[in-house]
Amino acid sequence: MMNIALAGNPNTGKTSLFNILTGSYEYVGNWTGVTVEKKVGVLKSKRGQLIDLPGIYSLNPLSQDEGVATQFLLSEEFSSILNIVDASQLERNLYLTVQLLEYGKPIIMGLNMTDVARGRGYIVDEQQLASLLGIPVLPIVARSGKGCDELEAFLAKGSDVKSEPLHIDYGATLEKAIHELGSLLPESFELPKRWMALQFFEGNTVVCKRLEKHVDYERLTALAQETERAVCQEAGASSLPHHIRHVRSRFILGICEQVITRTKHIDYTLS
Ligand code: GDP
Ligand code: K
Ligand code: MG
Repeated sequence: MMNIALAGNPNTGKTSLFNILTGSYEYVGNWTGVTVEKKVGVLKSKRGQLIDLPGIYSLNPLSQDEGVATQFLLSEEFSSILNIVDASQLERNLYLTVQLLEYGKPIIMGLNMTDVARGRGYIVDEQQLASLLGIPVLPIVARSGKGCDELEAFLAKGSDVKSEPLHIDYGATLEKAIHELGSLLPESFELPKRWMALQFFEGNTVVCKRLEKHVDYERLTALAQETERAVCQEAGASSLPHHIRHVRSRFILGICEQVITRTKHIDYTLS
């Protein structure tokens, strides 16, 4: 049976969608080691299980909830990620999407809140978004159920979706450091090395702990410090995580400019 992880920002409609896509059966427990609820439901088609991850803005854990998602990516078996995205806040939501795309597992996007976006005078061109990201994008309104049958049918088919990791160019210095960190890891390392390196340089403590099992802590720290110094000097960033966020945000902005169309002018001074 397929294991599909449901991931997205808080309040994007994950629970609404979870309830629509899964039948009556539902397993609820806690994630290992933390008091964060873990919810697993079987798809109505019985073709797979949906695992509801805590809502997060970034994989870089600032809280226990955020650590759960990274821990999940590091240690659980799953076949694909259903990334639910709020179409009315596309730019902010795509930050997590990019981090998930960099991981390299198959991703299907449920583009939710398309009614809210429309009400605010925006249309997101889902076909263009799909083609720019290289993943299937299915528009839905989880509150009314619109588009959810199509999404369910798509998931039930288990169709092969692309799993090539997204490769953004972070500049020569960081790229070299990513490569160097990768070379310190064993050949047989079971997780995506580039993603691990990027998450480490961004300050993901869960990823750092995992890397420490394979690479000397002093070696890791020295590499991070050395890279940060060089990147700050060359790119004028204030820190390594800042540089990574900046490059990603630029990439996301480029996408938003191509997929968002304004349908009406909203005068916020009138109310
Ligand atoms: P979660 O925090 O990601 O689990 O999001 P929820 O499923 O709890 O939804 C948050 C709020 O958004 C709830 O009030 C939902 O009814 C509402 N909601 C979910 N999907 C949609 C949608 O597509 N359109 C609109 N207008 N509201 C939605
Ligand atoms: K909520
Ligand atoms: Mg929820």
